[in-house]
Amino acid sequence: MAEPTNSKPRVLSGIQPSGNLTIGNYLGALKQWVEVQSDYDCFYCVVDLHAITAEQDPDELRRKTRESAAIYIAAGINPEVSTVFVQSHVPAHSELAWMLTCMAPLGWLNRMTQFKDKSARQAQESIGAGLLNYPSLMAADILLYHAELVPVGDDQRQHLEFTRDLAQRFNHLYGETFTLPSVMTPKAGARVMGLDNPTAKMSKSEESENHAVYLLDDLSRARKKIMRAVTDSHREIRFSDERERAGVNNLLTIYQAVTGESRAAIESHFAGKGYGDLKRDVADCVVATLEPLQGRYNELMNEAGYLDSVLKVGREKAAAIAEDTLKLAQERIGFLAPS
Ligand code: ATP
Ligand code: LTN
Repeated sequence: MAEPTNSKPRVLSGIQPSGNLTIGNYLGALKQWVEVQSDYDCFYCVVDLHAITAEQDPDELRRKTRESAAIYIAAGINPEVSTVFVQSHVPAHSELAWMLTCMAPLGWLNRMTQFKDKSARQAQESIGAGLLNYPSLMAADILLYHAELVPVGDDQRQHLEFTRDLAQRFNHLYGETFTLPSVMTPKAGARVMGLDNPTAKMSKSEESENHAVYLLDDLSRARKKIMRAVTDSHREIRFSDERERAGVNNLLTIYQAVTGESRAAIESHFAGKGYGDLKRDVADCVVATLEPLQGRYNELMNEAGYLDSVLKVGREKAAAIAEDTLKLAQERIGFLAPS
């Protein structure tokens, strides 16, 4: 039996170690993870099984997996309070994912925006089946821990709906097994846009130089990228849904997400100022967030054995819970228990 870690409701979330983590990952996901950790029993995983839905260099993947876990902690996740682990260290994720894949209707999978976007960028013939089945694996991650809340960015809302639908389908076919999770997105920063192209989501796998600020960017480089962000030819600094004004809106949103100030207070702060002032203030507040994060990151990467011991404890805690849920699902579906 799994040890009851604590009686608080559970949270689970993850980020793919598919590149360098961006301020989009921080504002959309990590910042919320930190905020909920004292009220929930939190499980935060580095989703390496998801990362291989795109081609990864093996050494680089191993490096990014450790780096991501270290960033979680540097961003404020306390491994004494929350469970930090690597998805592939807990085989139950792959095992439940297969069972869920078998009951996931192709129609649902084909409708997923992330699949449509990512597959549109590749030749049809070469698209890996993992990209299509990605949401079933994500559902397994969440359902294994009976997570009630899943803090993510806006782009993951559809996958959460899918997870709920699939859980309901399983429960209906085989009896109450899984908890239906709710999505949690931040008020500001749920969809940070590219600095060089503010009509596209900031993404860690986009390669252009001034697209994203990475959490481990040299601070002067981070500042430069923000100073070079695409704006427009208007002058007024205010929040706006107009496509034309997406760049300024994005900078204001980053400012709002980092400082926590209200939109009205932010607009009055910038009243009468120019885009240069806006960029400088955004750069200042982003750099003030990155600096201590990078300090903690360097410290813990230099502490021999620390990260690996966190991931070992995390794996044990996660596996105990995941294996129990997997066993229940296997029994419900009719697998013969090994004697
Ligand atoms: P990739 O480009 O490799 O597909 P990504 O940068 O979109 O990755 P994910 O690993 O898919 O990042 O996402 C991890 C978490 O970060 C998710 O909760 C996702 O919603 C959130 N996130 C990613 N990009 C942004 C963004 N631009 N704004 C807000 N949240 C984001
Ligand atoms: N699909 C997510 C990453 C992810 C995840 C999860 C998020 C994998 N498993 C479980 C929350 C819960 C993404 O951001 N692309």
